[in-house]
This record gives sequence, C-alpha cells and structure tokens, in this order.
Amino acid sequence: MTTGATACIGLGANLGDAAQAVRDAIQALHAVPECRVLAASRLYRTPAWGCTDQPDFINAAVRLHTHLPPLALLAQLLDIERHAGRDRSDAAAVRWGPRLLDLDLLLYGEQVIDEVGLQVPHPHLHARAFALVPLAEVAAEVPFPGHGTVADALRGVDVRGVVALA
Ligand code: PH2
Ligand code: MG
Ligand code: MG
Repeated sequence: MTTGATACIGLGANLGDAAQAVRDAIQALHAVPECRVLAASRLYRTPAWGCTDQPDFINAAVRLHTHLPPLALLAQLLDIERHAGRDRSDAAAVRWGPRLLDLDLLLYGEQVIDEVGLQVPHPHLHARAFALVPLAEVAAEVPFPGHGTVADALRGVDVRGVVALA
C-alpha cells in the first residue's frame, strides 16, 4: 500500500449547460475509486484561450488525494468526459475548440510525466489564467515542477476576464 499522491484536476466546458456539466463532473470525481476530493474551487467564467472565436468557458479545479497511478487516474477522467457526451473521435476534435466537458490532469504530486497521451504538469498550465486562477483557490502552495508553486505561476499570467460565478 502506497501513501498515494495529491493530484490536481482542471475542469472546463463551453457547450450546452456548461456550469451544470462542471458541477456534475465534480460530483463524479467524488465517486472515483481510490480518490478522495480534498477541495473543489468555485466555478469561473473565462474568455476562450487558444481559439478565441468560441463561447466563454466555465472552468474549475479540484485537488484530490489518490492511490491511482497517473494513467489510471487519467482513464477515470476520460470516462467522466465520455459519460457527459464528449466525443473524442478525430472528426469531432478541434484543437482548443469548444467542448461539452474537459477534464485535465494538471499536476500529480511532483511528478514530471512525458508519455504518449499524458504530459504532467499539463504543458500549457503555466500560461493559462483560466486554469491557474481556480487551481490557486484550492492548491496555491502545491508544488508546480519547473514553476515553484501554483501561486508563483499565477503571478506570471494576466487574470483579467477570469470571473468567479456568483
Ligand atoms: N480549454 C481549451 C482551449 N481553450 N479556454 C478556456 N477559457 N477554458 C478552457 O478550459 C479551455 C480554453 C482546450 O482544452
Ligand atoms: Mg483542456
Ligand atoms: Mg483535455
């Protein structure tokens, strides 16, 4: 039995009832085996990043404790996306395009992982206010390999337009 790890998940959606999709996904994370949700952020409305010609996103973040190894945790996240109706077939996937639900494994302890299908820390995390603002709400002092802590990284991005939902 290992002591497990702290993992951080980013959640996003901008199609359909995006806020409800993110709330439902946070609930679904509570039911993932060998995981315990430690904190969930508020929901934020955020301007679309990367491909800006699409609706605003709803974003949130969760910090959890897990005994699942990174790829097994990722498989659970993809399962939750699929359950919400996300279609990952090539025809449906537009890079940085609109989505019903997106769950990203942002951080897994202090591990640096570079495998086909999984890079941790998430390769764009340090540049994304939409991910760092909610993440800092639940994991400010968590180490972010290569960038100090989450709070350190947050100081390097422009957070204008990232607004907590009432
Ligand atoms: N996700 C993307 C691309 N752009 N922009 C915002 N604001 N929020 C996201 O979650 C997001 C994005 C691809 O995963
Ligand atoms: Mg994403
Ligand atoms: Mg994703």
